[in-house]
Amino acid sequence: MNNIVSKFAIRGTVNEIKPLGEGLINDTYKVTTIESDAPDYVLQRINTNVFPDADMVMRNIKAVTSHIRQKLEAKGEDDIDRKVLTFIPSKENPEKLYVTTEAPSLQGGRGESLFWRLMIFIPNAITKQAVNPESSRAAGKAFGNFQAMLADIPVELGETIKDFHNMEFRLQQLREVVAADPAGRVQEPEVQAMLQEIEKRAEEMCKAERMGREGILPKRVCHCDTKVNNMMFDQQDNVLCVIDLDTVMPNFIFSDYGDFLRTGANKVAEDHPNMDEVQFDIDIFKAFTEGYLSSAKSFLLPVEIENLPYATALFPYMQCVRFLWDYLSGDKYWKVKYPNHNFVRANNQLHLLLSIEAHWDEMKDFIAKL
Ligand code: GN1
Ligand code: MG
Repeated sequence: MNNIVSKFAIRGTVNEIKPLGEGLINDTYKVTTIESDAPDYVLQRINTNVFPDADMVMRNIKAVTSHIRQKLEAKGEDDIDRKVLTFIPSKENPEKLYVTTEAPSLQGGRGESLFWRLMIFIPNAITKQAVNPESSRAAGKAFGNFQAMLADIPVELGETIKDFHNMEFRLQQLREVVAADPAGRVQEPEVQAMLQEIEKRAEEMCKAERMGREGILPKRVCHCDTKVNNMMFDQQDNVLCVIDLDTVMPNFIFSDYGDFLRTGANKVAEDHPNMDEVQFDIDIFKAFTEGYLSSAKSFLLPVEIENLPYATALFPYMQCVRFLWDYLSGDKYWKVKYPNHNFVRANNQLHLLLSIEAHWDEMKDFIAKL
């Protein structure tokens, strides 16, 4: 570990390196330094099974963080190192914000390449797992602000996971696995019933891709993983910055708006097994929407604002399709704790969708009044 850290252009002398946090995708460590005037750091190994092009991930992150830093400097903000992540360049190539090492190979010969990055640890900051209306409003404002700051980024970002939130692609993936039925689960009656619910809405749910092709719906730089725990707060509950930037890429703004509500406005967890308790929390919806529009309305087009209720429905629908796809594939993508865990997740998302549909007019009226 020391050897890896020494490949970065850090300030200070390493004191110790310890595992940090509970992230499921990347391995994370905290690096403390001896000197009181040198920062501590966070060391992370990028998971190349999920993000095959680590170089693209880090080029995106470099463009995004340097653009946000410029915006904060231009506004005369203080404490900028806590308001945007700072990645440390490699000593060997200062243009690069990562270094590589070789994994030990069991068979002898060359091992696979491991990709590492190092960022400044933000002191006295906290993350949250759940939201109340207050923190949803703050989250909405922060994600809207994040998109607003990136609206004029001068470079085109790469797509770090291809077709990640493309509904047509996700339906095609599902239909292919239904045809092949590798796990022998397609004929289960509950699966058949769910497939009917999905197909009934398929055409409508692919509206974003159609509007994109017609040229009336733009792609903008989005975060694409807008859960509340991807945001740092200070001790006074002010949002400091948005973290976990691996999925930052061009997308319809519906991604950030819809995926936050999918997680934040479900009254229970996404794998809660009692479907009667899966309900859409309209108060969280209202607070988040107010926060989001307060910072994003400067750049949003009418077509984007009008379709926010559609975005709210789209993400539970898409996640239902993705979980069902994984269930029918034999549980290859998400870890499962019991045999039909992925089916329960898919069913939970379908019930969230039903609850959202029941709030359709209320959502539309609320947005129209804002
Ligand atoms: C994955 O690992 P996590 O929780 O950040 C997935 C999201 C899904 C989510 C559902 C790269 O996110 O798209 O919404 O699971 N991320 C990837 O729990 O597939
Ligand atoms: Mg994450």
